[in-house]
Amino acid sequence: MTMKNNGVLNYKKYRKMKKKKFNRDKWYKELDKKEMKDTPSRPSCTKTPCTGCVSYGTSSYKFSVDSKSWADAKISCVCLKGKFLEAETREENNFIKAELNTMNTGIDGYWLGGYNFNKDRSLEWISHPDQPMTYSDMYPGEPNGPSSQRCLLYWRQFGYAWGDGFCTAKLSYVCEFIKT
Ligand SMILES: [Ca+2]
Ligand SMILES: [Ca+2]
Repeated sequence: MTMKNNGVLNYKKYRKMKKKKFNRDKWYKELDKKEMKDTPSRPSCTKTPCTGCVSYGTSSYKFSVDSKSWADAKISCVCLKGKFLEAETREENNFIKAELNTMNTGIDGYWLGGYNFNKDRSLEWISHPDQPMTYSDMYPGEPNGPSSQRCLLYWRQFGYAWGDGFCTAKLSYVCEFIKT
């Protein structure tokens, strides 16, 4: 059995193959391999103070000034000892959205930690690839690229509502840090 489907790792097949021995870390490693193919540059992992972070609830958030592919953005957040933003509630998402509108950077879009794992009509949070999102802020008509646009973004033209986008696009991104 092959894990590849048109060159793309198929989550369902992979999971079926592994059955009870499904290993999420390994799945991510395989996913990274695929996502990293077009973006071989791995950033150096240096922990830096969270400068310019904004605080909300039990988290603080960093809006990047640099632009990266979705996969590189994910790695950057981990490098900074944070995680790729998963805006799981309306309150959290509205806060981030308001910040983006206030900052008004002119940047086209900001990546966050959602991905279309099974190429269907919905995206999942990377922490919960097998669960549907309980909250969504998809712009009308989005997501519209189940197999070609698998990565979640805040899009300026949508008033920073969500859309699915081409994962290799170089965009800014949002990292989340849990306060300790
Ligand atoms: Ca999906
Ligand atoms: Ca789209």
